[in-house]
Amino acid sequence: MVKEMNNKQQQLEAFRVSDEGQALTTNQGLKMAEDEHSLKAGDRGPTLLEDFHFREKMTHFDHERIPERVVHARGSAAHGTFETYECASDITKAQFLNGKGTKTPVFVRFSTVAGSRGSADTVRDARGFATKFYTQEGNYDLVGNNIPVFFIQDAIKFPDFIHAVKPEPNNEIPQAQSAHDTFWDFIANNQESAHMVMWHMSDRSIPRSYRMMEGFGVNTYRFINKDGKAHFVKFHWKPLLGIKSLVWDEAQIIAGKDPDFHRRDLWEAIERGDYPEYELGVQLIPEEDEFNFSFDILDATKLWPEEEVPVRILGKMTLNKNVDNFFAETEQAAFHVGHVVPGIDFSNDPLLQGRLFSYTDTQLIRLGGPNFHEIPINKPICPFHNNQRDGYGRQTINVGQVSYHKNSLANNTPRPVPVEEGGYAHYEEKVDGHKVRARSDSFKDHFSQARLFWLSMTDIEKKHIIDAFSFEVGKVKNKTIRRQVVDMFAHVSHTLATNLADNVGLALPQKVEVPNIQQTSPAVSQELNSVDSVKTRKVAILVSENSAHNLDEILTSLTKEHIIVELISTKQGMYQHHEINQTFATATSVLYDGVYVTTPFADANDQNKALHFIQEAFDHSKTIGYTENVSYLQAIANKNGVTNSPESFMQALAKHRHWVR
Ligand code: HDD
Repeated sequence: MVKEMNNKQQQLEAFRVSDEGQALTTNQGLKMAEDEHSLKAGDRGPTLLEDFHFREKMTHFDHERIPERVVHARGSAAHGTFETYECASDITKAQFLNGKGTKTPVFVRFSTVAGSRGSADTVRDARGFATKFYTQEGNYDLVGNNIPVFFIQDAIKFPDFIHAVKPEPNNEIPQAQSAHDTFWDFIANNQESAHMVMWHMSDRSIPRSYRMMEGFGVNTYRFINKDGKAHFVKFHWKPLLGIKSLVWDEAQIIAGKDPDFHRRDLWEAIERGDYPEYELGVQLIPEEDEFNFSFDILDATKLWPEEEVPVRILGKMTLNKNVDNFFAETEQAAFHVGHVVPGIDFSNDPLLQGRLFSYTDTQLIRLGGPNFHEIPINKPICPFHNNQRDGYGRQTINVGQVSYHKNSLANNTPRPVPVEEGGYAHYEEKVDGHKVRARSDSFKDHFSQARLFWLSMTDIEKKHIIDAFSFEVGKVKNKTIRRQVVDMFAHVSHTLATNLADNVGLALPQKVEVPNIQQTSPAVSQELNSVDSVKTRKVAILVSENSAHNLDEILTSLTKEHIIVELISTKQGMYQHHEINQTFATATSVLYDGVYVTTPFADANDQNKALHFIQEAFDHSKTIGYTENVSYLQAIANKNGVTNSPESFMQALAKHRHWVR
């Protein structure tokens, strides 16, 4: 399939190089006759300093690594296009959101937060969801997460929070985990984190796939339309495949069996042509309604309940191209919440205000200087001109005498552009106050929305939250911290705190007053908003020489519905003219959404392997299908999500998990 190249792809084309079939040269273009041996004084003698080829090759290698991102180091990215469903000019003058069917190239990087670059994908963590829109008015970056709130309210606490969640500084343990003393010590002593911790302990922190998670801008921004009318705005990405999660035991096993699970899933889906899709939505609050809510709309630990402030869907993003080079594109991509376009501005959210400093600052150390906007992946597709010059790695050759403003020699160019002609001007908000290091009283309610989240969960979601807390706090060695955590979450739910205390061996908490709210927000529950679909779900089919004659029929039924099928057996090779993709040694049930058993395994050893595979899938509440001749599955035949025809299997698979068995 020949894909249409969008403007960004055309621009990148100029930088793409294929080395295949070419002569080997030095970086100066000198063809080299030999690349196996360094230049020596005698074939057993020392290497000579004049060996420029060895020196260049080794020096370049020695300098290959750059600092990883201080947070969100582990990630994976793809190219795509965003297209509007409708014209949003009534709320913003941002051109990429104006007009129906307006298309804008995008680059999206998904990430975990705490782990280093080589850590596993399926750890319990928030996921980053950063989108760069290459608009005709400049790059716009929407740098969000898959959870709509954050741990802290003021950016000055970010270094403290990150120090607490990262591996502990004395022994650098544990990697990519919040289940340790310093994280929970921070939580217990910084209670503004309560709401985010509830999300972090929920299934949201272990997504099934980057393709099946939401994205949120988290901070409150401003939209301004061409008449100057402003709305406060929160951004949402909604995946068309629905929101799905792993179960915790499964996530931990995958971290060993396939640490690249999410990266691989994204890559393979795009290679297959199953392009991930997300709708972009916004919640809007008119400026005049700023104080009409029970929470402060500038507080990043609060969400705006979707039932109160509905999400207006503006368009759809489709990711349809993998990167050509991970380092050049994914690793060098530099996002910044301050990359905005006319029609989008900031609020006084103190978390956002601090972010506005940090992102460019961090690129300076990570990418080695101020010219990172010239790296192909970061380069705008519209022209850019100013009087900034020089610095490490400068690519642009700015011709002419003038590099200052104002001037006569270049007719006072490059010239500022009036607002009416598309120039950016900050929203003229009136600000008046004392210079203080303080936080508004309206930021001091830390438990109401944590409780709202808890009350909005279904029973199984609540159980998963209790289990996650019990795991995490159970890993905390310091008993005082455990106690503090239990007492803190007693302010959210007595049931949660009591169960937690019981599980981690503490006396039950005193009954304390919980926020007096009955309100729920069904929109935050994954289970209540389930999209039942089998599309692109992965199924293991267990086969052998004895497989049922209808293997072809099963395969056709499943693949027709766009299910990804892999055949698994005791050995690789061909069975019934089908190639076996995996064996019990190379695959495990945790890598699949469901298992279909087409065969009894005669050998007892093989049967044990098959039974382990099936049992593990069963324990993770997955769908299991079998053909009638597999007698040992009769024992679980009447359980939920265990079926014996391709049709019923697919219906059950669409449900994702079967919690009650
Ligand atoms: Fe941040 C990276 C998301 C708070 C400072 N952040 C980073 C990335 C994402 C987020 C998705 C990875 C971008 C990429 O893929 O390259 N960060 C968030 C969200 C936040 C948030 C949703 C809460 C609303 N971040 C936050 C604060 C600060 C930072 C409060 C500091 C004041 N974030 C950074 C950073 C990073 C970063 C240190 C590291 C790498 C980078 O910027 O490019 O500047």
